[in-house]
Amino acid sequence: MKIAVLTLFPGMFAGPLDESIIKRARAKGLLELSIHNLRDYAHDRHRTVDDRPFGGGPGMLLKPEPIFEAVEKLARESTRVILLSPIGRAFHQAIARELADAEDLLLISGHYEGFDERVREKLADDELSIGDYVLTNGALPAMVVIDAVMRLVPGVLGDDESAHEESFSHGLLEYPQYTRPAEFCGMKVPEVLLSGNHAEIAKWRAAQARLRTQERRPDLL
Ligand code: 4FV
Repeated sequence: MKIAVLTLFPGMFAGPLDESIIKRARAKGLLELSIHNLRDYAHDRHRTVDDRPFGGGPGMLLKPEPIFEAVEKLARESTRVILLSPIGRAFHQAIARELADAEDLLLISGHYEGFDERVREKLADDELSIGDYVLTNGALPAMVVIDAVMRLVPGVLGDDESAHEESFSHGLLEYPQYTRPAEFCGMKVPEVLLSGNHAEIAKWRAAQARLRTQERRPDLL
């Protein structure tokens, strides 16, 4: 998987994508990640990437020219160009699975009050929001998408890290889980999990997943 990110804050990507599973995926060549500074595509003396909105209003907007030039350079026919912004479609596990089958992605992080509309009209194949709240810039949303997508790419998660039996993998929240000790501060692990009866355990887990989803996320049902 080839993922390129266009951002005003390349430095924010150092760290979260240099650890653990994503670090290993990059080392194994399962992820070719490149971070590009939008300012490198602004050629005036002040390397201007933003300007005031026509018609007035608060804040600044990302200008079209640097973004168009960057996409021209960084994207090819197969590249899926994705804007990160609060007005995008809600990012969720099924979209992560969809993107995990893609060849290469170009994630464009928003900043200021957002993008000149012509970026959205002409360049975006998709637009994603990671949640109904407003962040200072689109760097964290880009990292969230990269993390959620890459762990679904075959070979990224080791055997002991499974993407199969987890929340949203079957549209339900995950069932309660326990590990040793079987009793802690008087709190016992449910007997069925100690029974070794896998049919009973599977039945209990399915029932718990439904119950928990009903209680916490009836919208998923
Ligand atoms: C966001 C979100 C988000 C809005 C103003 C960056 C900020 C600034 N992106 N999901 N929620 N972006 O809040 O994706 O442009």
